[in-house]
Amino acid sequence: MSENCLFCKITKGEIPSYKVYEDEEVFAFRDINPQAPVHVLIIPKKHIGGLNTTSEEDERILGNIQIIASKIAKQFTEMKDGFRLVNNCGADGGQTVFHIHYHLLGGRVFGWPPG
Ligand code: IU
Repeated sequence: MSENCLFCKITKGEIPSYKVYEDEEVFAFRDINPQAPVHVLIIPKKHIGGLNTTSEEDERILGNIQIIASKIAKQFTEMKDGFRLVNNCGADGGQTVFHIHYHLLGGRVFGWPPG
């Protein structure tokens, strides 16, 4: 838990969210400003600032998030034909909240390359 971290507070229920998944280590909730018909943020409960500040001890939990993303996607018919899983890292990557999170987006066709 990092004192003033918004996402740490969300995992603890101190700030309300629309939860879609929770286990001992991972929490997922609807993004407040959705960029697709389904937009879920998947985060570890452990405070990790970003993908550029991870260590080897985070290997299992970060790998597990991909499996959880796949399970969550199966809950939404909007994602039956596919989805996108995104991590924005650092200022150039477009990261604005510095508790690592993965965007699970679905329900529309996405373009490439990203903007
Ligand atoms: P980013 O990858 O760091 O840019 O994504 C941060 C996301 O967190 C962004 O999509 C916001 O809409 C989202 N978010 C949220 O869901 N709830 C909040 O209270 C805040 C940001 I602040």
